[in-house]
Amino acid sequence: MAKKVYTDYFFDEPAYNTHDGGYIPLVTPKTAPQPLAIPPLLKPDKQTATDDYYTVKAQASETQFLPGKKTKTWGYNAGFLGQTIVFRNGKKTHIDLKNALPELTTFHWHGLNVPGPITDGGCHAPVYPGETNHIDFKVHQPAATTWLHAHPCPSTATQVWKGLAAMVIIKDDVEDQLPLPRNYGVDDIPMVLQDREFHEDNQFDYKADYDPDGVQGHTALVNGTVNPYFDVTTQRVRLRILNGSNRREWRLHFDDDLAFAQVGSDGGIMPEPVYMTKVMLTCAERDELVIDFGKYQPGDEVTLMTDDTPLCHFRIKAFEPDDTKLPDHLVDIKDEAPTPGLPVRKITMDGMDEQVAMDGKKFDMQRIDARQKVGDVAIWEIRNTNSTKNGMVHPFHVHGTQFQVLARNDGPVYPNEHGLKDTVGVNPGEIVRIKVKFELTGVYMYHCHIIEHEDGGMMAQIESYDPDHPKTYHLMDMETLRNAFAKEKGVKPEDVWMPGC
Ligand SMILES: [Cu+2]
Repeated sequence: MAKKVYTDYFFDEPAYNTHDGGYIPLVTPKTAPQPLAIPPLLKPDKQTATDDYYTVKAQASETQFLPGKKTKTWGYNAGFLGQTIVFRNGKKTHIDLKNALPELTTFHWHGLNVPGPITDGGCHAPVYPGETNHIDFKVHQPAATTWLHAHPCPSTATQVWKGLAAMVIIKDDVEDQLPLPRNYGVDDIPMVLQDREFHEDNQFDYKADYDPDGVQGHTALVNGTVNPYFDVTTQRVRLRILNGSNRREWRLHFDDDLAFAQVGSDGGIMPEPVYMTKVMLTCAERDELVIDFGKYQPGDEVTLMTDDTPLCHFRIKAFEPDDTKLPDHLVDIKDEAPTPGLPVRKITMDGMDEQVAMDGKKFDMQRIDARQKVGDVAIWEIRNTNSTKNGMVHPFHVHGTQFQVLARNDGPVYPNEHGLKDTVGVNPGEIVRIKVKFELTGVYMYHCHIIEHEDGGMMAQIESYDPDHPKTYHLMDMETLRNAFAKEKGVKPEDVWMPGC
């Protein structure tokens, strides 16, 4: 039977960011195509059969994006973005988190089921300049494409803009057995999608570009490369796509409408491949796509587009024929019944601009907004209270867990939402129902992943608790962070620019 091929972006068209008054369109680059940068794999300091040891260093550097002056950037073991980190399910992982930046930062493991709030690396876990913190955790989740980014509220957006984001790939025995490309850099390709504005002397100027609904730029970057091309040397290529933008949605398609298969979402491989010609990623979402270039000849070029802007040119080289077909079924996802007797947790994402809020309140890092017993399976109903006429899609993200999307407005979820997710785009006026279980105790943030919205307060936190082993947490406070930033910048605390605060 012919497979169904979806040809739309699923989300509500009137809510696309292109309809915002403040939308900044991407511009087709005028510079010559350059090879797509493939971040190197971060080498472990030490590796045994059971344990991996890494050092992740946040550092300042300069990066050549455009002809002329280099751009001042930040990165993880790299000038901009980071080296790709690979974890393996079941292994004990030990990481030194080194801060070589002139200001405090945090190391947030987006999509990893690790204890909150310190190992998780949100606002409660600052690493001060010149200092090194150490974390240990056991990886216990399926193979997935996750990521690391800075999360020092309310300066997450500006630090990510400078470059503090890196891809984190989890591997496991199940994914190892699937007929998927996995030769990193050859047919298994990370693609971090971002946009940036270049000012005088090719520099970033976050403050000049500031928009409380999310900062954007005219230039698309893929792994930090402007106008990239990729040489296709195998018939099938797997793209691990991360929306690493502060605000931009990516609506991907090939210029000739080539169909492809989505095989993975945020939390790992999906139960079944979904065939499509178009896919949209809201902020922080990841999609793993398998592209079959079998119909092309050496010398052909097919271009990955976002809306009407070219994003990456795939240049077809000679390759061996590969008739591997994806199975109709990829992995089993445990479908646990909700814990009986639990009320549905209702959450609202409210407002736009400076008015953004979660459940009508601004984020307070000292306030725990909700509690859920560790191991309980709870239904959460997330409502975007924006108007359907001029509201935005808010990507809802929960730390420390992978959830299942159950329903959109009581109707079916999108065809590519049957896998595990940690971020789900909620349309204006819509209610999205998800099923959430925390396997570890901790305090975890949940928020909109338009990063300026989270910095602006569309964020709250939940404690996953064990009634038999109650814990108290030392939670960070704004004054400590503000004073630290003031000292680092050599200004008075009241003069620290903290957008959204
Ligand atoms: Cu938002």
